[in-house]
Amino acid sequence: MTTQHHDVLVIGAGVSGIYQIKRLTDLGIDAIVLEGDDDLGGTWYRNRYPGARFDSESYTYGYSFSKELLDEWHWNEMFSAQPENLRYLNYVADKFELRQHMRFDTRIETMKWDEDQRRWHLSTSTGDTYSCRFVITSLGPLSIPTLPNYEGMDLFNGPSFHTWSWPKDPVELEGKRVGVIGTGATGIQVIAEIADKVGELTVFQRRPNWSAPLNNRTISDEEMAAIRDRYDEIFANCAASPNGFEHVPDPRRFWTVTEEERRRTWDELYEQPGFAILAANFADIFFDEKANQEVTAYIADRIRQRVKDPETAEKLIPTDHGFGMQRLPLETHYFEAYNRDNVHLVSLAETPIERITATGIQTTAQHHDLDLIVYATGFNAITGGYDQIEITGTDGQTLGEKWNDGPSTYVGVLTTGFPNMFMVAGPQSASGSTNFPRAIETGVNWVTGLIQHVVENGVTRVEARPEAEQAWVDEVVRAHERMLFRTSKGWFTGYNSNVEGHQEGKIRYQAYFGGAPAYAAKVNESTANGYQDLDLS
Ligand code: NA7
Repeated sequence: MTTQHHDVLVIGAGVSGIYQIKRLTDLGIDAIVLEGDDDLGGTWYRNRYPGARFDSESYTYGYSFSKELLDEWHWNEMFSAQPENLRYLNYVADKFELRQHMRFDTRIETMKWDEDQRRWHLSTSTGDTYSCRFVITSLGPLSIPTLPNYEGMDLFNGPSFHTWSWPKDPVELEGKRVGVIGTGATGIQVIAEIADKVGELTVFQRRPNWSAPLNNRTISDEEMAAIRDRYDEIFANCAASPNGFEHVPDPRRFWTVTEEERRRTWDELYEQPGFAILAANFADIFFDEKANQEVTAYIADRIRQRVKDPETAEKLIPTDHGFGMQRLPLETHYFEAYNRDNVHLVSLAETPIERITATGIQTTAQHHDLDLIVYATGFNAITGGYDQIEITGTDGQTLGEKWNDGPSTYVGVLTTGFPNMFMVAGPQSASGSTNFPRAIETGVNWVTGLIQHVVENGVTRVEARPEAEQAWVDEVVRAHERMLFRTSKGWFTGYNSNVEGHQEGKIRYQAYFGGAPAYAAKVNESTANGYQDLDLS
């Protein structure tokens, strides 16, 4: 067996990997992308479930690096759906001839640092081996789905799958009795989309989530032309806003505004597209418990207005966390789905699932006869992709051992003990907490600049200084603790209740909440001071 040698290996051909390989090959660097799936697209390749779409305005999601690309691409909807998003990523890859640098069906199983050679050695599921000077992991923060482990899951006679593995071939829904387990961002999208397409729909909800209208619509040719004219401004706005969107927080302090005015503001925000209700709200709702309680009560009332049956409405209203304290799912007619006669809500808090049977789901109250079970049960988020690969750094330490209680990184890109490994959109970067592709570009650009620097200066080893890493972790914790996330169970604000073994109340500090501008300032400062936080040799 021969080992293939490259200067840089990029792992993952999703949104980050595609941009990363573009930047590296533009510089003439010898690099390829290794992708476990049989095609590119990552999130948008895998999430084929009905209702999967951006929660970011489409024109803030696309790449900003090519004026030609921006001029050519027409987004059809404010919040574009999965098939279109996958077409877009393929268009980008084909336009810039990036496929030639990608190897599919190549899942990395182990990565081992060789201190003598200053190289990484990688092995794949197919038995192939690679070696390289630098590894860039663009593994995706939501790429390792988590399934429950209910007794009898393998006994179910009908089709059953995680939303991440929704089949490529059309799934027959008409007239079927469908069960959906999970009511996160994914469950909420799929439930709303299929409610009127199935026979009966039973939703198994462990904890309700706050959710607000996406307010999607199509984009006309004229509007798209106006967007194209405004792209520079759009990306500048995103770069300047804390969350990476065009939405900016209301500049007024919560308590300086009358209650009547606050309600008027929320009435307006509730009708606005995307994350406006969160990102253009008063910033105090994230820091001040009383302010958060008030907006929470407002959103709860909105749910009560939209769901006809009061008992169902109450079941859909979270009581364990305030509005905005977990990643907010955005919805289109989600709450109205529960007004349909064919949609049934089962609260697992009241009647837990006992087991899956050959014909459906048995709860403590009754048996639900089903033809299809959809697991919308989320992901081992942010660090999950790293758990899948046995990554061995200096002194034989594995990354899993180092990160057992949660990740520890320098700006979400490097982690001490694992030299020459750069994480794009990694744990403790700003990616998970802001408009994802905007933060990806910040990360890829920084990593590319660093690689350019080391190549030009004959550097063969790059490692974050332990004190610089600790300072960043402290900053991540400080930014988190300023917010009201203390009791969150969500995947990026808390400990992630989807993953068995993650301990309730033990926050893993997976994302940086200081905002997109502060994050960009930090990495730019690192470059400007000649990478003093890094040990370059
Ligand atoms: P989420 O938001 O983590 O939601 C997962 C859902 O699945 C959530 O309602 C969980 O309930 C539920 N869940 C998880 N495990 C179980 C078990 N064992 N039994 C019942 N219910 C369970 O993941 P999503 O895929 O919806 O969204 C991920 C991101 O994708 C999203 O934020 C966007 O960025 C795109 P819980 O709340 O833990 O009680």
